[in-house]
Amino acid sequence: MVSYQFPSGFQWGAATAAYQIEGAIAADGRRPSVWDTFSETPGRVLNGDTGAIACDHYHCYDDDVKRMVDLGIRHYRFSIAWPRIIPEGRGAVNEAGIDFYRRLVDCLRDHGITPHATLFHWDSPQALEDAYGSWRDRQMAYDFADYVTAVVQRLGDRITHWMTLNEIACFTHLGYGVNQVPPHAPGTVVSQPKDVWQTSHHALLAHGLGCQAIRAASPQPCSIALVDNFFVPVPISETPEHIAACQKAFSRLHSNGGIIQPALTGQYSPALLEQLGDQAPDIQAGDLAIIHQPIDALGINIYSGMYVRAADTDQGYDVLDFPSGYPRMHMPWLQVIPDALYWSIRHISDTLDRPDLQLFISENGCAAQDQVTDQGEVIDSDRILYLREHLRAAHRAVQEGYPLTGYFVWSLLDNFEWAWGYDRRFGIIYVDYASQTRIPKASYYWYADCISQNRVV
Ligand code: IFM
Repeated sequence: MVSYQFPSGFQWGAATAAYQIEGAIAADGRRPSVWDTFSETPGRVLNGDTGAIACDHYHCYDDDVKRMVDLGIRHYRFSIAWPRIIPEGRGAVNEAGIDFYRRLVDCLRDHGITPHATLFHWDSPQALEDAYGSWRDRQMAYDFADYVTAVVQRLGDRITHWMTLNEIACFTHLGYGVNQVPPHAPGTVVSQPKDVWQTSHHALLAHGLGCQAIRAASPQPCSIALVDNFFVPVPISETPEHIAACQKAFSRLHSNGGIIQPALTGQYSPALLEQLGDQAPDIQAGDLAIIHQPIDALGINIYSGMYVRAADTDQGYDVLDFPSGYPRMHMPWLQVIPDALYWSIRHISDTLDRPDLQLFISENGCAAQDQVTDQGEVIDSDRILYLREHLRAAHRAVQEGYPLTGYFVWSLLDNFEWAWGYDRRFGIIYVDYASQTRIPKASYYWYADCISQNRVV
């Protein structure tokens, strides 16, 4: 029988993001982010929800840290809100905004929890959208680097694990759709695919300049990661021909060849550039070297994947549609493919030929239709099933020698799920938003057992 035991030192954690949990949008000098503006625009977010209060974590962080302690995690991933630190996006630093993160980080460290800070999780300052269209302009990358310098100079004495940007494709390709009302902020519709690719190119530059800024400002050795949610081709069956088909498909799937590939290899996929033709982004001399910074680790956000098989087509593979009855969690895109976690790791190590790069799962989790029982419990056995199978896939990767060092469940708390507002619950702790009561779900207790036994239970 397999015991699913992880090696000692495997990092068990939980993840959140600032706009999704903090609330307190006008506290201590914070100014609006594009998500404040977007969510306040009628019709953009389900039920008109906004992040104005969210989980009120800004005020309840010490209680939330106590729940982390009870859970047994030693690692916590959170994000820092740019509009708290530099409220106008560029210029003056708001020390009161820094102080919040100082308090949070000190509380974590006092309890033996290592802080892992993401510097950008989508909540860009509205002022920069107003000034120059945020990610549409190259200036955004330079302003991001200045913001990073301000944060790392002030918090680098107590934070050593940094992540630059979360999920570039989401805040660029979903945020700047061509001829469609996009579901992510800032809700800008652009006219050409080239404009969309230009936004992700600027975000890649921000990542590279951000890495340089962290290295320059950190007062101590630190670890720098990018966090991405690239598309994961999964072989319909694990035979050499289907595996080879997945490897061929990897660079051509959606934005993979233009985001994770340049970040990790220093080159856009030639096949993608050919396919884009005159819609490819403008790439200035020296950009690729900036983008391809040495990093210490890659954070992989993994929720689902896509099945691929070898085929006698020009490209040599088929991407398969899901049958209508395929198992899915409580989101339209959340088909359950636990093997995608294992294959996400293999694609970085093998397909992109980066076996040297340490990997961690920076997010994995699912929305479920949680209900509070008459006894006041939330029995989310469906989430446990989802998480258990993904952790087994993580264990397989570790067993086979792939450099997977940790796992952060998404999410610690139910939270503001972007365009879905509070309607979709991803937490292992239930949040009653009206009373701000927290109820640890069955998955919380199950995850606590995994952590205490260092294995999948
Ligand atoms: O809630 C999001 C998170 O902000 C980014 N990754 C995916 C999660 C679930 O949709």
